[in-house]
Amino acid sequence: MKKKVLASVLAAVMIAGLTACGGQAAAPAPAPEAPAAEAPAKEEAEAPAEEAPAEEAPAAEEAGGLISVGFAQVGHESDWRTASTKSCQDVFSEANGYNLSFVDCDNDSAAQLEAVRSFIEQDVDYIIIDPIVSTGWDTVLGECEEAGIPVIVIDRTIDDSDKYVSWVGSDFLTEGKAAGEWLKAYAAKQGISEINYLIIQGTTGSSAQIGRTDGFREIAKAEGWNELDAQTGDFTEAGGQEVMESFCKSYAGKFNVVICENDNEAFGAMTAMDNAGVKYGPGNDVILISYDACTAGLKEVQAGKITADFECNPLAAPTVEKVIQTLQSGGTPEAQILVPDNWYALKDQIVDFSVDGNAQSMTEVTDAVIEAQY
Ligand code: GZL
Repeated sequence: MKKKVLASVLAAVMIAGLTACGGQAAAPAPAPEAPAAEAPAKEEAEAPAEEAPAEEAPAAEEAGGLISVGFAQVGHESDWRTASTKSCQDVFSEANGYNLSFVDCDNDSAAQLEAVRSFIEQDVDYIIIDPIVSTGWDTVLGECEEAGIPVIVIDRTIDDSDKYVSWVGSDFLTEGKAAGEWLKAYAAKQGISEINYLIIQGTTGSSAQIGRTDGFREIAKAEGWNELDAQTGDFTEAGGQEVMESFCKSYAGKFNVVICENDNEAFGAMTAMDNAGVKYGPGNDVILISYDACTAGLKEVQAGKITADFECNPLAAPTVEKVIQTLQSGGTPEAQILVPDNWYALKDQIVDFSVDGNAQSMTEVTDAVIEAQY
């Protein structure tokens, strides 16, 4: 019980902190510059800032040695998701002192709310949520607060409530802007004066879809590019193929850029373009841009299919564990913790560009880079 009281006090402190910075996860600073050329090691974000630990014994000693964690995961829709799930299951293992209750919510928001309520029933010590969509959260987060269970949000953001301790994830708006600014610089280098683009969006209403779409469109609008269409592929390969098949029929010969909001959609779009006889990749008619930069995605970059891939790092679990350990020792973790992202292309597709005035570096895709990827 002592831990729960301590946790509620901390949660209240964090709410004050979050409210002070405008509640929802405000746009974090632009993604840090990535080292050019060499294989970037997969880094964890900086350890959350800690205040002096309080006197209380860590809860683990009270709960028979294991800290119970409930994790409501989006689903199993992509390679990115598989890596995210594995990262959490590896970190929150019994060997590491945790009892993980994992629920794959299969992209179903109602199931995700139900999973969180089941964790409250189980009276877990902590709840981790990767929110399928960014709204509809305040009521259930209020129930977590009532129960004295701290909530940590990872990856996607919750935009209609601040009743959680920390958010650990990537800057989706910067990812979208980076794709747009890269295309601007690459088109100039290639002497491409007209951009007619199509977007295969992620799950509608997810902060990843909203950020990537808004970020890219900001550059597209400033450059006067022509958006022919945007439809959701729901972050799946089947969705990407279905949408691209429709695009190939509706816009045959009219488009020269396709943006897929994750690699699995890009794999599906590639199948559809192959079947329609559309040539894509460096030196071909269509520039194919993707997000996530999972291992399979980087292999398609190396194969000359995906022209540029904008990473979203799925390995948040080690940082989440630091947040939990900070809470366990009575400290106060940061409200927002960014995990680093890199931008990838083959050598000839690497160009200099900036995002919001911050110079960006790109990482050349090599065997070593692919080997080191998630
Ligand atoms: C982004 C994450 C997205 C990935 C997709 O942080 O939520 O969901 O980009 C995944 O691959 O399905």
